[in-house]
Amino acid sequence: EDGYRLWLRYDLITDAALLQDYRTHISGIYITGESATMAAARRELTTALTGMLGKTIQEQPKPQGGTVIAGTATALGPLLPKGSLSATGEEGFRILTTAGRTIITGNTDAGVLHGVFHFLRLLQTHQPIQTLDLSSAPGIRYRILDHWDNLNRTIERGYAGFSIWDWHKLPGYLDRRYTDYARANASIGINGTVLNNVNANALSLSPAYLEKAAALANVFRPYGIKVYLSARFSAPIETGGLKTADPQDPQVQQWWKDKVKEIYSYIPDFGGFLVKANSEGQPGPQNYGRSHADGANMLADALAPYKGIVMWRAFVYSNTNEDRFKQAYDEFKPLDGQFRDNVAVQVKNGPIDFQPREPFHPLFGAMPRTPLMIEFQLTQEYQGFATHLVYMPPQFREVLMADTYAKGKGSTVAKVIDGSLEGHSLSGIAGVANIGNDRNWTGHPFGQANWYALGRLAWDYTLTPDQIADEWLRQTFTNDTRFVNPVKAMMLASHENLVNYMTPLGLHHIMGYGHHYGPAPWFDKGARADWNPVYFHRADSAGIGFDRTATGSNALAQYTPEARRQWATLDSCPDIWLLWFHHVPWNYTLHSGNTLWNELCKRYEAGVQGVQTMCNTWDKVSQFVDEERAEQVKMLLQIQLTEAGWWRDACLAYFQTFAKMPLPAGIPAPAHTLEYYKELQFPLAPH
Ligand code: BDP
Repeated sequence: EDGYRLWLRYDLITDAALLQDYRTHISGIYITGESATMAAARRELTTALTGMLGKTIQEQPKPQGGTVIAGTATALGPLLPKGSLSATGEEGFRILTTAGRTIITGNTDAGVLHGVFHFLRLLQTHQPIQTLDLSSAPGIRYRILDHWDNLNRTIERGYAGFSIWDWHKLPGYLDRRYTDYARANASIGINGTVLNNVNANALSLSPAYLEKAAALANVFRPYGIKVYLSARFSAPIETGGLKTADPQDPQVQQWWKDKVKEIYSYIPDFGGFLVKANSEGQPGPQNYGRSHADGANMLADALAPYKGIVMWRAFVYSNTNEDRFKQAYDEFKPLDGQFRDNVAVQVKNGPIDFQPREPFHPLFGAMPRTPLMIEFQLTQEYQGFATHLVYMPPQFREVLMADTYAKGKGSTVAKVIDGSLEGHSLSGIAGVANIGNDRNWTGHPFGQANWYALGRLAWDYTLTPDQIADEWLRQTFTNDTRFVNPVKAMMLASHENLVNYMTPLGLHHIMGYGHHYGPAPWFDKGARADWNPVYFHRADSAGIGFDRTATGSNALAQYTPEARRQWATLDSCPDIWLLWFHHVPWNYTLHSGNTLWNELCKRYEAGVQGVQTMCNTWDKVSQFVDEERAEQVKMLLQIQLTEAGWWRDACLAYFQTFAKMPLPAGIPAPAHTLEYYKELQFPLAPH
C-alpha cells in the first residue's frame, strides 16, 4: 500500500452486510456511447465495481434489475425519465434509481464520467445506494492545477520529487502515470492543467515541446481535462527572432497569432495561457511602457478565435518603498474594465504570498468588470514543505467565505470568483500543484488530501472541510470510524497548529531566506527590503507587527469600509489577525486577556503541543491502516514535531530580545541559544 492509488483504491468492501447489499443492487453495467470518454467510464466502472464487490462485473446486453446504466441523455433516450437534466450543464451529472436500476447520466460524456466517479465515491464511502436521486454541477467553470514544473523536470517549490512529465521521453513514451493523473483529477472535477512553471521557458512553445504537450493532451482529453501552458512574454524574441515583444507591435501581435494557430494545430482543444509578467524579474508589457491589460489583451486576441483564455497573474510587486501588500491592487484596480472577455486575472488568496494565514486579497471585490480567479498553493512552500501534515481546506474556506462587502453584506470572495456577484461567466480556481514523481505523488500521504480538496471545492465550495476530510479518509485509508473520526479531528486542527507554531497572531513571511525552510525572523540581508522577514514583523523595543492602518501604510484603505472595520482598530481586530495590521506594544492586553508577549509565547507552545497531540492520535489509531503508510506518517509527524519546536524556540529566543520579558509559566526555555539558530544554514534545501 504505497499511496500510488490515491483515493481510487477500490478494495473489496469488508463490511459483510454492506457488501451483500451492494451486490444485490449491482448486477452488471450497461454503457451507451463509444467515445474515448465513455470507454474511460466503462473501464473505471468495471475495475472499481469488480474490486469493491469482489465479483466480476460485466457489461450486459440490455439493462436488467441491478444494472448500472451510464450514458448521456441523448444516448440513453427512452431509458431515461423525462426532464431530468436541466440543471446539470455541460459537466454535471444526475444519478437516479428507477425500476431497480441505477442511471448515471449527463448532457455530455464528461458529465457522465463525473457522475460515474461520484457514484463510485458513494460506494467507497459506504453510502446507501438503493434509492438515489441527485444532481450536481460545478459552481466554477475553470478548475485548474498549475504545475510549476520546469522542462528539466525540477519543480519550483516542489517537495515530492521531480516532475511527473517526462519531457525527454515524450511524445513517444506515455507513462501510465499520465492516465492515472487524469483519472484522479476527473474524479474530483479538475478540468484543466497548466503543464509548466509560471517562470516559463520559451521553449515550451516550440514545436518539439508542443508535440510533447499534445501527447499529454491526448491522454487527458477523454477525462475532460484540457492542457494550458505558461507563456513567456518574451518568447517572440527568444524563439521568434524578433527584436521586441512589445504588445503594440504588429509583428509581435502577428507572431502570437501564428503561434496560437500552431498550438491549436497540435492541440485542438488547447485551454489557453497562464502568464506571470513583470513580476519577480519576468518580462512583460511594462518593459515597453505598456500595461498588464495591453499584454493580456494581445494574447487574448490571438486565442479568442479558438475560445482559449488568458489567465493573467496579479502577483506583482516591485522594488519600491510602498508596502508590498498594496502593490497588486494599486497596479490592477485601475485596469478594471480594460481586459478582453476571455481574460481572467488570477489573484493569490492573499496580498503577500501564500502565507499560513492571510487576509483575503483586497482585489477581490475591487474589480467588478473583470473576472477574477483565485489561486491557492497546494505545494507547501510556506507550510512545512512535504514533511508537515497540514490540511488546507479550513484555510481555503476562511478566504472563500470572507466578506468583501463589495455589493453589501454577503459579497463573499466565493461569489466574486464564481462570477455570480457581477454576472461573469468566466470563473476559476487554481491550485499550485503539490504533485511530483514520488511514488505516492505528494510526498506526504496527507498532501493528497489538499489536492483532493482543491478539486472538490472548485466543484462545490459549499462542502465543508469536515465533509471533504471524511470522504477523503474513507477512500484513502478506511471506513472504520475508529480511525476516521480521530484522524479527521487531527486534520481539522492541523492548519491552526501550523499557524501557531510558525506565524501566530498575524505574523507573516518570517521563513528562511529564499528556500523558506524553517524560521529566520532575524534575517535582514535580502537584496530588497520586502524579501526580509524584518520588513514584515517590524519587531522593536516598542512592539511588533506591521502598521497597515492610516498611521502606517494604510493598506487597509484598499478594503471596503465594512470589510476593513473588523481589522481597523486594535480593539476590533481579532487576535489572529493582529500583527498583519498593527504594531502592537509587547505589554498590550489582547482579547484573550494575555499580554501580547505572553500570548505569543502561548500560541507558539500551543502549536507544538498541537503537533504532539497529532502524534499521539496517530500512534493510537494507525493500527487500523496498513503498516506502510502508518509508518511513513509516524516518521513525518516526528519531523514535524521537531520542526515545530525549532520554530517556537528560535522565534521566541529572537523576539524576546525585543520584548525583554520573561517566558510565562509553562513555556519551555529554548533548547539552544539564539546564535545557534541564526547560524543554521540550509544551502541545499529544496527551492
Ligand atoms: C512565490 C515563490 C516563487 C514563485 C512565485 C510566484 O517563492 O518561487 O515563482 O511565488 O507565484 O511564492 O510566481
